[in-house]
Amino acid sequence: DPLANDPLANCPITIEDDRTGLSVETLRRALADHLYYIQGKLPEHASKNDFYLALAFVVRDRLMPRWLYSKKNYLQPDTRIVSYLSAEFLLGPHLENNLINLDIQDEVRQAVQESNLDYQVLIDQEEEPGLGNGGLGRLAACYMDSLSSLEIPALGYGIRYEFGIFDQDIRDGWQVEMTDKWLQFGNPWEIARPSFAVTVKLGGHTEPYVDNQGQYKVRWVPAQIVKGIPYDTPITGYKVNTVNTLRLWKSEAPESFDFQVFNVGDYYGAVDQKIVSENISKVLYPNDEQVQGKELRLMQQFFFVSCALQDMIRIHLTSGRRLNTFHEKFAVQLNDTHPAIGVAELMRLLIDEHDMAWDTAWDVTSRSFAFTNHTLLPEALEKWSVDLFGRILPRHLEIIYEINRRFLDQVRVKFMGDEGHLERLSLIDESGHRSVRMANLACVGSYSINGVAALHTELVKSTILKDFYELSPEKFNNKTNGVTPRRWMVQANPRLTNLISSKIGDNWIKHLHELKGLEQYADDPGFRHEWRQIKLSIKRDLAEHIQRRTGITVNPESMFDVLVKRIHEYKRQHLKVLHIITLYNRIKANPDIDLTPRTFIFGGKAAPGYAMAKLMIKFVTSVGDVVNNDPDVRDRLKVVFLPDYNVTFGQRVYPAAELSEQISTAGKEASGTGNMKFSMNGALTIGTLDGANIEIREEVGAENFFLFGLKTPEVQELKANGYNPWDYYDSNETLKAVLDLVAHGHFSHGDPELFRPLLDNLLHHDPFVVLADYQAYIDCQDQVDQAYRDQDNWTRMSILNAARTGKFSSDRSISEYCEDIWKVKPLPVTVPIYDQAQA
Ligand code: CJB
Repeated sequence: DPLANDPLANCPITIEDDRTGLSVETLRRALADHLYYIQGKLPEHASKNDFYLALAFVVRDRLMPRWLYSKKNYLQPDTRIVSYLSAEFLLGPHLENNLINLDIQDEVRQAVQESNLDYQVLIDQEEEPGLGNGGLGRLAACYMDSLSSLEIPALGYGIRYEFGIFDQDIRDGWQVEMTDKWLQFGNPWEIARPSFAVTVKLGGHTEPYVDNQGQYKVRWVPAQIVKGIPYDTPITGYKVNTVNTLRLWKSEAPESFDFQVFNVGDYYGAVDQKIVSENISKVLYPNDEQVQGKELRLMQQFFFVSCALQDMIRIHLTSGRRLNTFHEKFAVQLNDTHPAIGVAELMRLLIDEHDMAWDTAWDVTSRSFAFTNHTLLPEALEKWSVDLFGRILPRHLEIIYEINRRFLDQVRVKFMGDEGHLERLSLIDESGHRSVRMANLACVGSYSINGVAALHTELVKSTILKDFYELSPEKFNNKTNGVTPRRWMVQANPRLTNLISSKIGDNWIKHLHELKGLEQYADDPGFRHEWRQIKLSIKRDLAEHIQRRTGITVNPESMFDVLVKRIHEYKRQHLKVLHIITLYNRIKANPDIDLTPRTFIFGGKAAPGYAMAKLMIKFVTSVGDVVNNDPDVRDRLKVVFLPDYNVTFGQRVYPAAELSEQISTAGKEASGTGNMKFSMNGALTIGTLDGANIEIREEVGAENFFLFGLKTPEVQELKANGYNPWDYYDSNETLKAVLDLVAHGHFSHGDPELFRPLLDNLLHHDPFVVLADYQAYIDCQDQVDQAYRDQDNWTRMSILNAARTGKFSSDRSISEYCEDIWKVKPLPVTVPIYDQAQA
């Protein structure tokens, strides 16, 4: 019994303790205590941040018993664990989320107030960990939340980037990037675990040798060794004892100085080595769905995956089991191809370091991994040149060649004489410069391959992974994305949450399908009125925020029409701008025209090297400058680009939105998850038949959704027949007027050059068929305009949207992953002090 040696066993904690107690008085005392003893500050000398940190530690104490007993569960020999490998986790602020999950928000609010502090100020003080670019990283965060809330033992593994996604500022209408120094004032939510540090090899060469059993083996002689230090963050579940762990790795030099180099006098050389090691976890690559093929990025991927797999092996062995059952202990999910090197690394660890035979190792490996694809964009497909790969990971290249040799032998049997199949399925792209195809490695090494929305999965099967689908159709399945209602409703929208709960109770927070109960109130005038009042009050708050942040005055009574997401040509922010200019032209032609006043709110970051995306931001802000200040417009249209879109910003904007813009080219947006957050919060969607929009429309009803645009096969057909965007320009007077106005420099102080790259691209290439969808979009927006005039019916549609979004809870997605892919069941955590209290 491990507790026999536990010094705490004879002085057990109780729920009345200062470190666990939940009464307002205990919380208040704990806050003062932490300020004094942890921050080392007297109240009169304490900064906002000191108070925030003190409060964060008060909350951390209160989740600690649950966290410790959840960890203890991992080590039980037959606990099956989900291991979620992701290069990104876009968590958002922790404090309020943890208050909600621990169900202590009211008590803490009161304790804070009794300490003469402002609750909201402390909440706003938290610097969010922006360890992701966009949808993919945020999905990982929602999934971690649902895993805990569903009481599934799970570990998230990733990188503790010292600098996360850059902070965005807008200067003179252009994006300016600033370093995200999220750690500078301390991070109370992480605990370093240096005792679980591992080492990771890089570079060098391999050499054959015969071990003392006479076995032929290969030894990897690295050029460099780095140390991975794990930092653990607790992931609480909603009103359950489960607190899972997100384990993020920081890279360090094995010793702070290389003494050998130091001793021969190369002091600077020794420090150099340390800098190289620390660089690995220094900064998140800010590209979304666009690979850069940089050596450091490959090192990052290998670094965290190797750390994670070594950690899992340690856990498995500690739980008293042998490595040939690794796949029974862990279900390892690859979040896109970023961690796909894990397939080769697990093989290496099993064979080279744990003496397993190839066939056994392959059996274990290929029963451990499952792979999620998140995009069809060709520029996001990860390929590493064989040269670069071999330089960093020489042993892995050999292993990949061997996996490939065996795999292609099977392919040959299946597709006899068909060279095309062999070429396309091979892990090595032999055309031109040879490269390693990470998606192929992920497919061969995984027992499950899934897409993230119904349409996307079908397109995965029929396009980018068609050959793998023909080879192993049984591996393929769909898991439509979801988002956590705890953060995206309860935390982001407390007013709507309270209204909903006052009608149908609060079970919906765990069982989102129960929102269906709201349907019966959709025709209730009193309920509609309350619904509308809440939306208005949230819009007022956002209007104030917009004023503070941008100096632009917007009318809270106008329609809030919102487009927030990464800036990408396929997401078509420029189509939205063309709509705004169209309305502007109508006003200029007829200043007394009757149109629904709108506030257009944009947000999103552009990859620093993506010139067209950055120009699109300038396009939005420049059109805004003209429209917002033209007296003829009479404030009926306002265009706002709110800087620095992140999780905190999302929590502010989704609840205030009335129209959600989901206007990607059909077939390009794998799923989208913002679309779900809007709908849950009662916004109506204008969208194409793309990604999860299709399923949202199915759920909320076609009559409560504004659909427009070409469908996926129509886009394909149009392009196959030689799409000529110029034809649309030529034959459409309004479109021509809009583009000509831009070309003449109306939005660029007369400069016809500024937006020329954007216009040239639209008129001569238009890869995302913006011009082909223009008229359909304008017509559909005119319907939106009309619909908004009937506020009663609009509110009805808004209620029905929220009521019918049950499917889009990440709890549903995660339950499906558990059932179909991971084969793992909930394991409630027993925490002695809480169980005693309940008994
Ligand atoms: N996605 O955010 C990213 N980054 C990538 O590199 C590839 C895909 C997004 O993933 C989300 C989660 O699955 C999807 O909802 C979204 O459509 C996709 O663009």
